[in-house]
Amino acid sequence: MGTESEECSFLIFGRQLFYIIMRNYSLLIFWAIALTFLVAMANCTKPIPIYEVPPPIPRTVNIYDDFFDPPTFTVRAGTRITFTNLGYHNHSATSDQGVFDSGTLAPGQSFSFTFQDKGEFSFHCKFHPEMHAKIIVQ
Ligand SMILES: [Cu+2]
Repeated sequence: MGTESEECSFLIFGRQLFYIIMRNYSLLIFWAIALTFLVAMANCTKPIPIYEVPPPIPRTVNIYDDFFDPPTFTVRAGTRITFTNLGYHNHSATSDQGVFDSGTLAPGQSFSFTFQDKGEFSFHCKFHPEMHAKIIVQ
């Protein structure tokens, strides 16, 4: 009888221990799964890295008496170009198509324009019609 009850209490204790372990173990599994989902969700909200193309490098057109330097060149769309009058007379950088116009540039003055659209943009000086140049935007 005594042995029987000892066996019983041992079995009860063993069963209880098993349940405790299983309960904690299942809790551990629950938290492991929950954590995995949380991490996965956090990754979902993260923006996918996009390898951005660096912005185009600004360029310069020098205006002399009486020519543009360089007379023609090619840039990427979005390039900002600065026209600087390095001559001794007034000049202008005036688009043939009316896209941009620096107005009168006194010696030392400059004008900047960002070429957003692709195309060929020829321009001239309104004071010296023989002054011509062209910017190709790709
Ligand atoms: Cu000029």
